Amino acid sequence: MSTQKQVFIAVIGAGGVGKCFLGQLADLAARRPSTRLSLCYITTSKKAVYSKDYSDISITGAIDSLAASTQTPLPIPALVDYLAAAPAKVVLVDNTSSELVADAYPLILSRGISIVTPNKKAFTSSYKHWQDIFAAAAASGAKVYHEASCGAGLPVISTVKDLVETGDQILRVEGIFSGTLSFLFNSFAPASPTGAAVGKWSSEVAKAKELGYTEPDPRDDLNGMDVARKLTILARLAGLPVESPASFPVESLIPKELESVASGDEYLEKLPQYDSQMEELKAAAEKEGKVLRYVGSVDVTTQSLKVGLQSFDRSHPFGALKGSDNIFTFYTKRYGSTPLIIQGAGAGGEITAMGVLGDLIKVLSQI
Ligand code: NHO
Repeated sequence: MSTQKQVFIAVIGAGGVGKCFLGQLADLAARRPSTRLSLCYITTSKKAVYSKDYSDISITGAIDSLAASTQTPLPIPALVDYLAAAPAKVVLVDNTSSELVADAYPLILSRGISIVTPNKKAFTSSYKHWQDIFAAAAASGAKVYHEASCGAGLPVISTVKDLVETGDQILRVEGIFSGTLSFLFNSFAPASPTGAAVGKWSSEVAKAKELGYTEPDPRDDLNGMDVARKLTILARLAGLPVESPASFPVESLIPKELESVASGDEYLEKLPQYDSQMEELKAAAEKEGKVLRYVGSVDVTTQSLKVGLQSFDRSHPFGALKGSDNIFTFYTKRYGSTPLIIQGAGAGGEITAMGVLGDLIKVLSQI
């Protein structure tokens, strides 16, 4: 008699991360005969694939099936009813950055459906929503994991949880949490000559966009909110009831005059007029033998959080960072004066999807 366990997987979002996730899921399904991973629902914002009898959707053919589909996504309440009625446990994979989906996490979890996601939205809206999510999961036994919401595949969230759950006390966390801003400052203000010509700030921003490092509108990276969201998550896990990413100082790198221009293209076109602002800051740091970096930090003892520019010695781990790497530094009671440091690539489809798949594997062993 077969002892194969069946788990239904519902995937919302099939963009950059979602496509990589499906590739890795197909590979996992082939390597894990003890669990039948049945993809029963997949959707983008426009199209969906599912059937009333929960028949398996081919994981490797899912993107083609979506393209050919005439089905539209189920509204969230109908989706929750559909998944809650599945004849085995269900894990929902939210590969969107949708607030609509994030707002429904307490409902989804309360119906016994587990969630794994790189979406930061649910964990960075009000503190009450954060509490509702974990209360709903605790009540129903459903699991919720979001490793890739900070540092893509780097083991950041799991490390913070381990520190806290084993009774250590996190005193301070600081680091460079944005792959995009890491890349920008490592190119604009390199710690040592890289061989590449260093351009003006505006041309480095344009280059980062060309290379696909920024959001379609680079202002979404340069306003600091992505870093503020990650800092909010880390601070909450460390025990601070942070109300929202808007409740502490965040230094935007967008010149005031360009905050409200209509498009990202117009912003890039006008940015050269403001290059002197960033050049002056860079020169002031250089005068002290330092380099500029965009840093997030939380002091748990004084309950203070901030996000913005700071200058560092070239030999400092933040100064010497390369490429689009992230670095997370944890000062804790146990680690004393030598912090625990996690460093490595912190953005990109495959490594973000890896964080999501790692979470799914954890859930599979718990449900
Ligand atoms: P895309 O490519 O825009 O895809 C989104 C998909 O969701 C599309 O298929 C869209 O149709 C679907 N969708 C949107 N709303 C929907 C709805 N209401 N219902 C159904 N479907 C809907 O986005 P990505 O790049 O694939 O990102 C997906 C999620 O992963 C986002 O929450 C994003 O924040 C998160 N994420 C991405 C990355 C990355 O590298 N791409 C990272 C972390 C998390 O580690 C990365 C990171 O932090 C990058 C950061 N910018 C940095 O450090 O610089």
